[in-house]
Amino acid sequence: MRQTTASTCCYCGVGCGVLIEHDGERILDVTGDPNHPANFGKLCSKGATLHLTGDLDARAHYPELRLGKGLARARTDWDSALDHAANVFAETIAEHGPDSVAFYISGQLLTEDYYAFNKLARALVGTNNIDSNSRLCMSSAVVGYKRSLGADAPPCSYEDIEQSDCLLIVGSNMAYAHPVLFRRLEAAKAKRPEMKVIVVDPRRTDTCDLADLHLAILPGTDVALFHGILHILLWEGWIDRDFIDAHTNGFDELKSMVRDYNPAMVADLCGIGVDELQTTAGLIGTSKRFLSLWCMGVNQSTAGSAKNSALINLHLATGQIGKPGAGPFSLTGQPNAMGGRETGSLSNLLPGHREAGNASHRAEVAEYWGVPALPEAPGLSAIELFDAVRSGKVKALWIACTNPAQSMPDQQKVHEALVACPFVVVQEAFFTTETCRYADLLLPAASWGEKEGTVTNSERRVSHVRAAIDAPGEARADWAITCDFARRLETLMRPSQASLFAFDAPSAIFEEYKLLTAGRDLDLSGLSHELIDRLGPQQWPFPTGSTHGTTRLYGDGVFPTDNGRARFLAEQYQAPKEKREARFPLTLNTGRLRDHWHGMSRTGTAARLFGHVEEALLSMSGDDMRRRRLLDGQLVKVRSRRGELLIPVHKDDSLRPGQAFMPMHWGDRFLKGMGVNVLTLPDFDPASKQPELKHAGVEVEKVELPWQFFALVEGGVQKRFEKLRPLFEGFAYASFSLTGRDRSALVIRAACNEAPDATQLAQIEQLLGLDEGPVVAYHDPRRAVGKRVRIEDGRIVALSLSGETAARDWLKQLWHDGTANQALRRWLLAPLSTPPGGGVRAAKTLCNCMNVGEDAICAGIDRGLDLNGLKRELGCGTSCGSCVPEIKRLLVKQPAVA
Ligand SMILES: Nc1nc2c(c(=O)[nH]1)N[C@H]1C(S)=C(S)[C@@H](COP(=O)(O)OP(=O)(O)OC[C@H]3O[C@@H](n4cnc5c(=O)[nH]c(N)nc54)[C@H](O)[C@@H]3O)O[C@H]1N2
Ligand SMILES: Nc1nc2c(c(=O)[nH]1)N[C@H]1C(S)=C(S)[C@@H](COP(=O)(O)OP(=O)(O)OC[C@H]3O[C@@H](n4cnc5c(=O)[nH]c(N)nc54)[C@H](O)[C@@H]3O)O[C@H]1N2
Ligand code: SF4
Ligand SMILES: [Mo]
Repeated sequence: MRQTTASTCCYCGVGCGVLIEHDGERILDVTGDPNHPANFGKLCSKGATLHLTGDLDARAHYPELRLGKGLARARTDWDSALDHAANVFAETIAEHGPDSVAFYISGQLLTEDYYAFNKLARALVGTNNIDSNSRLCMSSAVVGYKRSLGADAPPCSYEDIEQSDCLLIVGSNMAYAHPVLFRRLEAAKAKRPEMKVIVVDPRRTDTCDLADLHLAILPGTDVALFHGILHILLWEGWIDRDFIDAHTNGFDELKSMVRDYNPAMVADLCGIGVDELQTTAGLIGTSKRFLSLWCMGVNQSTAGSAKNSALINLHLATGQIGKPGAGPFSLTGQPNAMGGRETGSLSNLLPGHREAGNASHRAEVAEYWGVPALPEAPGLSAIELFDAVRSGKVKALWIACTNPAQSMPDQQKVHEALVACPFVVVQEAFFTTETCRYADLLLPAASWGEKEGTVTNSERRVSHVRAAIDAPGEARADWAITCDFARRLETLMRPSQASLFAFDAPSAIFEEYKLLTAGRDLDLSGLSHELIDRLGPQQWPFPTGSTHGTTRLYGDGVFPTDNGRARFLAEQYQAPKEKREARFPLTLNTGRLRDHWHGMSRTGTAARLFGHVEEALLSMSGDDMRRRRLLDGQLVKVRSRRGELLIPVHKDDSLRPGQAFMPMHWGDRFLKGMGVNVLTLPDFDPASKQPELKHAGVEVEKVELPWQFFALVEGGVQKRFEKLRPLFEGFAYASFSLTGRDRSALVIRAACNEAPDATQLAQIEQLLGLDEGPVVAYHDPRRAVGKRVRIEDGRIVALSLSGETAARDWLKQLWHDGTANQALRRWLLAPLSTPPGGGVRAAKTLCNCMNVGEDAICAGIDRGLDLNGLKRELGCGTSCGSCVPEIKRLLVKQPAVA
């Protein structure tokens, strides 16, 4: 029977409500929840395709244990798995002390999961070595808010986006990364075109399509820009002296510092025009309501905290905070990064926005938990933590819901750490991740649609996440795994005492946790799972007895600092760590694509989500490519001070010369090598300890790999991929993706210097189903060139090209078209491989929701359709709207004939 369960999307921090349609066993469809205040029924291309992701063949189904390094992991049961883990942890703690173990967790856990981990680490184990991937994501924003305003609390609401007159979007590509909010902004601007939007980003992203002004600043120069803006605001008298006097401290020091940031100097440093700087300051200074939105272009920097505070300075100086349509609004990345901050899941925090380094905070929490004391020694933050694992200081590491062997900078070192660590536990929903390879104990976790708890989105809104179906196999909810392990560890570490983890449901955890927030800035004590079910998702603070949440903070000008005043921070601009120099003349920027999520464990199971960008590419400006004599699509070697990677290059004029860009999604699974983060640097901001993931110095050079391979195979793609992937270790370059709209196929591209040995190739052909059966094959041993196609019921189901691959795109298109035509048969029997007519490029899917390819859209434009016509006839752009900016660009490039 078809049922509907209301829950939230498990991807980004917008926190959209979804309605999961299911039959109790399988999830059949997902639509936006019209009653959820974060999205009012809208979803983006990722949310709308959730039911197509999470192939069960990629899921971890039962616990697996490795009994010695070098041995394979074998299936085990939960009791043995958790007893073993408890024994190893207890022995390690007994022998080497509590700081010899550590927990590395995630902004994608639910609040209840987080709380259980925190209590486990601090109350039971007695270590502050618990950090999360939010260290790579939000920790500079946390520092910024705390230093400038007194508490880690974004003061705004999504509705402020509609009410603002001037929006400054800094280092956020919200068209890709927070699409439903971006749609909201688009709609607001369409209604009130006089609303001004300024985007500050070194790249011209899709987000810039909406901007009245795009400031393509040089990477990392944001602090100079903000100080330069303040300089002009002061000069022009566009500041709010009354607000400054009544509600802030520290303005004079800042004022004398920004005197040096004159427009000419700032424009030069930032690489923009003085007029652009003047216009920006004018818009900010004269608009009635000024709102700023920012994300990783600000936070992921060795000056991330300074960038955050310098931006907040602009709001304090103009009094643009605490009123509708105004304020500094940091967009959170992960769905529950906020919950992590609230429950204290960074090594330096404690539950309820407390500090691990504050003795009275420790005493409060220890008393509440009924333990004598909490650990004093500072805990390790992500980068320091993996260093300590590598050097042997940390001997047992528990990783949950994050994939550090893909997402941390300086991957070579992270992999070394994971190899060196005596005991690695990985609590994961998908067994396919790079980190799972290193797990001595793999614990299968329930995932989206299968687990229950709460999450807080970017606007402080707490939603109830509900389970629709059971988790596959023996997978269990994270809170349950953590508490079960904790109870076993208790029997070894504090026998015959009452359990600290006697929770029977997530709601019981929430009830305990919420009282730790009572009286704090984030007070959630009036909330419960049941109340959210009754009243809908609520914004904190929501103290006991409240009937509704809090839309906006600081309306009274009182800030949660010691004296109630906000603070101006005066910090000088500091350049990024790796400056451009002769050996590494390009700055590598990294970031998100529209349809992939991080390491792709989930989105990488859906062919449709690969349709937008199928393979990892390095983007460079036309100028930089010409200078290096590189052609579009050519393989290059990208080198940084830490590692190198082979990848095709792509001409992208949204980049200024001197800069390159690579998506952050590829690790070692879909691309051979260690992925983008083999290149990035581990240097971090001194206050937030957030690493500089967006500015690595690199150089790019051409590589010639004459022997090329291409294959495509449909059916059982996950299982095939698992078997095929290891066979490509010997290739210099290998890239994997999925393709298809209704059917899906695995696509492989690989290259090396000379032909691999025949038995290896034969093994690959066999796994592709190209060794026997209805296979047409042509082989030229002299040139080491071969082609094979398997045809069933008149359709191509598998194919390979070895030696050279000129027919690659043509064949892929034939597979998409579903025909094995005469031209194919003739081509198969001919010695040459060039396809008839020189070949075509396979069209990419532009609109994922409605499944419309770029080819169909271009054909529509040729027929004279405009945007509305395309929407009407093809349906593209009518659901989530993420593809509209790209369709608009096609319309400009290829104007419709009148
Ligand atoms: N599709 C998709 N959406 C996602 C995610 C995903 O994986 N896929 N992940 C989620 C998560 S966890 C996060 S944290 C957010 C991230 O969301 P965003 O931060 O919006 O995404 P990024 O692409 O990482 O980076 C944003 C922009 O910062 C720019 N930038 C680089 N250096 C600088 C600089 O020095 N100054 C300025 N001003 N800008 C700079 C980059 O060019 C890039 O366009 O996205 C969330 N949403
Ligand atoms: N170069 C570069 N690197 C970056 C960034 C960048 O911009 N550039 N961005 C950084 C940022 S902002 C972030 S947030 C990180 C993200 O980096 P990661 O945290 O490594 O990202 P994910 O791939 O989302 O990892 C989440 C893992 O949890 C698993 N999972 C999903 N659901 C569940 C569940 O319910 N329970 C459990 N136990 N597991 C589950 C998924 O399969 C996945 O493997 O990457 C960082 N790394
Ligand atoms: S904007 Fe998209 S990815 Fe983010 S929560 Fe909403 S549907 Fe999910
Ligand atoms: Mo993030």
